[in-house]
Amino acid sequence: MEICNRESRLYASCHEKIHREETFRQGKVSTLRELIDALHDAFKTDHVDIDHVQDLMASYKSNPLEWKKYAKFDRYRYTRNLVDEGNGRFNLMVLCWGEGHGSAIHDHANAHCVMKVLQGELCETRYAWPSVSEGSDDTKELEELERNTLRLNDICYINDSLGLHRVENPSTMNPAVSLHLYSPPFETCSVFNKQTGRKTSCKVTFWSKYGEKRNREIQNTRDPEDN
Ligand code: 2CO
Ligand code: FE2
Repeated sequence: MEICNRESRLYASCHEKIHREETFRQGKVSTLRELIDALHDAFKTDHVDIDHVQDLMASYKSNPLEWKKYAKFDRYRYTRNLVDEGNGRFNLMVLCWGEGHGSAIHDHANAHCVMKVLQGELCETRYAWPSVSEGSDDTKELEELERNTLRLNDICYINDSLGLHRVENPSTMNPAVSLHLYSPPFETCSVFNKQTGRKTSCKVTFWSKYGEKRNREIQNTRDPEDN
């Protein structure tokens, strides 16, 4: 146990720690390191207050110096770069979207998804779950529910009960970067064909982990462009 009193040499660091924890509880962080620490704190019990997690993600203001080591782009499609494994409770990652890059229409494998724009702009299009039942031969185009433009520092939240989405960088001039939190972490999700509503399972992969690029072989096993 740490004992804090004014005479103690621990006082300064202890005081700082209490101040930091108080700021986290109020949902305010000012650096990426503080955000990660505050997220660990938010996920330390089995009960997750997802509004608090969103407040934390919203309060972080993008500082490229802090996240650029994770921002590794691919020429052909968007990349997923792992930042932190959240003690197995969440994954935090930086996604890099080259000009015109976009995801397939997908679900989130029963996870919470909180995303935040760190650079550029992204367009999110939401769809309803397919209305035709699985296994039937019927096909029906997916119903579009809404379109949202996400600007610098904006956050957005989705889970499977809110539907499916596609995210894209509509710019032909500027790349985009975003920070994503998924809880619980997942390795596969479903992708959907817009015209038929049919779904297929898709493994999700990391282009880099902790700022280190993975070897070429792993990178080459990725599926071709899917947007
Ligand atoms: N869910 C997609 C992915 O993890 C990115 S779109 O934002 O949730 O690859
Ligand atoms: Fe998504």
